[in-house]
Amino acid sequence: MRRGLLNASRVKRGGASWQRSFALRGRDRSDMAYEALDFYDIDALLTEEEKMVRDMVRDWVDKEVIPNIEDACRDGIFPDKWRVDLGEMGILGAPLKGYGCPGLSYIAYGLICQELERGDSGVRSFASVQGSLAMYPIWDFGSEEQKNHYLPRMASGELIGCFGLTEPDYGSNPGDMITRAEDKGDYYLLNGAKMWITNGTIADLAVVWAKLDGVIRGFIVEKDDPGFSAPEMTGKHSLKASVTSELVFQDCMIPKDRILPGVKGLKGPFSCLNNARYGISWGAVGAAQSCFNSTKEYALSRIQFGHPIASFQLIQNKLSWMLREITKAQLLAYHLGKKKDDGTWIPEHISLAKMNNVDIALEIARMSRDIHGANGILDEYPIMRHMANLESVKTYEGTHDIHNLILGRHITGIQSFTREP
Ligand code: TGC
Ligand code: FAD
Repeated sequence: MRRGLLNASRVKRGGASWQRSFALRGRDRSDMAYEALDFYDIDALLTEEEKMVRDMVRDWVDKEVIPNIEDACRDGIFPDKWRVDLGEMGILGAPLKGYGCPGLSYIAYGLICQELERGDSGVRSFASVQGSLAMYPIWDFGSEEQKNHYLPRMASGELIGCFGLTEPDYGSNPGDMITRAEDKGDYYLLNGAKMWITNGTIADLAVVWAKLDGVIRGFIVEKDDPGFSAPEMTGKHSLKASVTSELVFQDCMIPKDRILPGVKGLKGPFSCLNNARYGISWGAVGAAQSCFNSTKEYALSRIQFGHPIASFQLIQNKLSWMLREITKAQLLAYHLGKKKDDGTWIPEHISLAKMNNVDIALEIARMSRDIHGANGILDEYPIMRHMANLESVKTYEGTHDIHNLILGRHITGIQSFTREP
């Protein structure tokens, strides 16, 4: 058995760059009602390129995601049009350079995540997984052949990727994973299962982490590989417009050229998580901005006791808290983005931003629901959807408390994940 990499003849060279798609979409934004909360004028710190990319994605979210997201959630689907659009906009794998990738700044990548998650966390999830968790490991740890083969078509959205690290019995501690690869001479044999895998069922390829001779290695599994299946998980009350799946490997045969040669050990998957967690720190700001805007508008128009509820001190206190926390979260994300761009970051910086920004976004969503009263439970408003989504975002990419413990280890020098010293 040796079918090797996906058919190279399907590669489209010179796919759409974000500049070209921006030009095609035009500059007329006069019909846009959305006014982003930007109390400290972060806008003034952005380059023209960063603002243009942000505006392009903002425009797309307003026109494509917001009018259709409730239907997508009701149907439990990630619309294929969104995959095509994201590919055409040229923003998948945003900060990666070469191999048909956009090569944008980390600030631009953050802004993209912010706008996508303002629409829905599931849309940001799709882009995070594609760019940071599937394209990045191939870009950083793949062979030249693998990079040339997969990356251009992943950047254009033609191929969808997923990332298999979590297992049914190993979530926060992936180091104990049981999925195994065996070297069978002219192929690898994979056995085991992954769970909670975003994009799994719709993916053309999966970057799967498994132990080979006791050492964690990355493998590229293609959807038609014998012994591989990716059944969809159902019954979610959160991220309903995102596809979540199991990955099952039963004597799954992988050609030898599909191992990622450039990394061994947990730092492989964790390096990918650095970028995805960074994107979430911006994405959470987008979800919080969406809740804030809806709440401000609602509070100004809802009359109780003969006055707009926005005139009551308790409501103003809550709005003021939201403004304060969103502004702090924006500054955190922006400064971290600068550190990503100049290479002075450490993983603990990312843990702090992911943990803080998701935490305040979730609290803002809960507070927004309260201020919307009974209306807050309706799908006419984005609030409950963001709230339910953010419950997942708090758990994936390292739970809130795992990031607390990463920071605790940084402060004290003592790791407290296990009971052993
Ligand atoms: P530990 O001893 O800390 O580290 C093992 C090796 O990994 C290296 N490392 C890192 N390298 C790069 N970046 C990082 N952030 C790294 N963190 C650790 C470390 O230097 C070491 O390398 P070496 O060469 O010395 O071996 O490992 P541990 O087993 O004690 O892990 C500790 C802990 C709890 C922090 C870690 O396991 C953890 O982060 N757990 C959380 C698991 C997690 O985040 N899973 C995410 C799954 S993917 C997902 O959720 C996608 S959702 C996507 C979406 O839909 O948006
Ligand atoms: P557990 O690890 O069982 O944790 C349960 C609770 O115990 C948490 O509160 C946790 O903080 C706490 N806990 C655990 N260990 C400790 C400790 N040492 N000290 C104190 N508290 C502790 N994974 C992928 O690989 N790829 C994906 O694409 C992906 N997508 C996902 C999409 C969704 C919608 C969701 C919900 C999850 C996804 N995940 C994915 C899995 C996600 O990364 C895991 O759910 C997460 O890492 C937590 O693992 P767990 O759910 O097994 O919780």
